[in-house]
Amino acid sequence: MLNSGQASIATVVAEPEPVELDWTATALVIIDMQRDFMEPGGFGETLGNDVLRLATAVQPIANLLGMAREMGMLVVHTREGHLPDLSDAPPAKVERGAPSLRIGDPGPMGRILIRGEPGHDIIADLYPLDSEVVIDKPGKGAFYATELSDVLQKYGIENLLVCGVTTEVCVNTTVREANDRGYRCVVISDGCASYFPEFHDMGLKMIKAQGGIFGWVTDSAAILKAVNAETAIV
Ligand code: TIU
Repeated sequence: MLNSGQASIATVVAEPEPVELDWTATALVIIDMQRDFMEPGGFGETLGNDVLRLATAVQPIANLLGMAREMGMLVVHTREGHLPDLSDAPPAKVERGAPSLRIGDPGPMGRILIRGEPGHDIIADLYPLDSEVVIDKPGKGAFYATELSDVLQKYGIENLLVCGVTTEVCVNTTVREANDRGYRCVVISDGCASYFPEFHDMGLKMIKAQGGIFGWVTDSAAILKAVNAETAIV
């Protein structure tokens, strides 16, 4: 179990280079693992996507979530969605493209991308505990118009283990926002997924290029290995 008064430092094998993390200053951030993106009948499918492509991310995230809960690491879940009156949904977002159903329209999992509807909820396999932080966000990035900065500051967080969906949209936007705010972002390659495999690959490459211009990329096994190695020493 982590003790917030005492650093717990480990080196994680990552690209473009290993990264040293103090687990007591690290949070697991799980982006938008919602039914609206993961299951048929939700927002992702209305945009014309094959939502089953995202399933690969679930088990790696579940493994990290189990680890974080065991260690007492801060866990932050995010959800993209809008208020029922759409007052936080810009027309530029709602009116865009030609989806089969628009944001706010009734669908098989309730109104598309609306807070409180079944489709907006996090999938059962990764369901938050009452003790975990859930950030509701109207945009793609988890910092825009949310309390995330305040929460991370309150817990003394400096490093983020970032996973979720989709790699090139909400994961990348959040990592870029976090990087500008001074956080070390370590993105979990197998804990992210995209409707477009090539965008997943490029989304990760963009993060780790140029000496880690936005952060580091590793996989869930490397995180678990670093945690276990460190626990063994202690
Ligand atoms: N469409 C798509 O790839 N993603 C989103 O709209 N939101 C998130 O990535 N969560």
